[in-house]
Amino acid sequence: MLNIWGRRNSSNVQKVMWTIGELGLEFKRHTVGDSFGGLKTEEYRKLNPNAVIPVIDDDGVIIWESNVIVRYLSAKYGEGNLWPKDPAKRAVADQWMDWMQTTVGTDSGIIFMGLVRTPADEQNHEAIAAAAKRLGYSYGILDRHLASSKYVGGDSFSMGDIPLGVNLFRYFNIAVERPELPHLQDWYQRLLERPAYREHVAFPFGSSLEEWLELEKAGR
Ligand SMILES: N[C@@H](CCC(=O)N[C@@H](CS)C(=O)NCC(=O)O)C(=O)O
Repeated sequence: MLNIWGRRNSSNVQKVMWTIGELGLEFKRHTVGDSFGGLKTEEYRKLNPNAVIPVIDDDGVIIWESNVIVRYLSAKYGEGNLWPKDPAKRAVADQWMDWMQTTVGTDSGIIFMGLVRTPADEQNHEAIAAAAKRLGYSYGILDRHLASSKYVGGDSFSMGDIPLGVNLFRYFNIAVERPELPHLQDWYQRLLERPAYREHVAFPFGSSLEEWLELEKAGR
């Protein structure tokens, strides 16, 4: 049985849950992290010494780092669909997965942590606006790629869509200035047609710390 640790409103957990949903795998999810706690224990550190979520235990195979878990599950259970067989095609999916972590991850983190996870009277609007400007520029790069590619990794949906699809949901549902991104919008609409994306990613996360904690407490 595949076990996963992490609250359902964590973007890194959502990458894994969406993958599990796409693959139709049986799983057991343990709700830990943020207001649920459970990370700073000896027992949890044995699973993930970084004391962060997610981590999985797939019949004794323990893996942490969300993108690596997405790759592992795709390779093991999704060869030919989530995991492109052709190394060249797989590298394109892989490239955008790393790009999510290294290029858009930092700025989207500043925006999300700054607006949703910080009390209103402590928010640094200058830093948030600067990150939004950089993020708009970065997402412009993906927008141009998607002008000639239906999905991130090519003609069909693959693991390459997953980390960016999670990040994009937050970007499109948070109050920041965005440039026109028509191809990204079209891709987002295609993702919204996927039941696993709607179930594990595309649900409200709140627009303030109070709303975030309220939704988290309600398990939504
Ligand atoms: N690079 C790691 C980052 C993991 C991470 O920072 N997870 C956050 C949640 S998205 C976390 O554990 N935060 C502490 C908490 O939820 O209590 C990954 O991609 O898995």
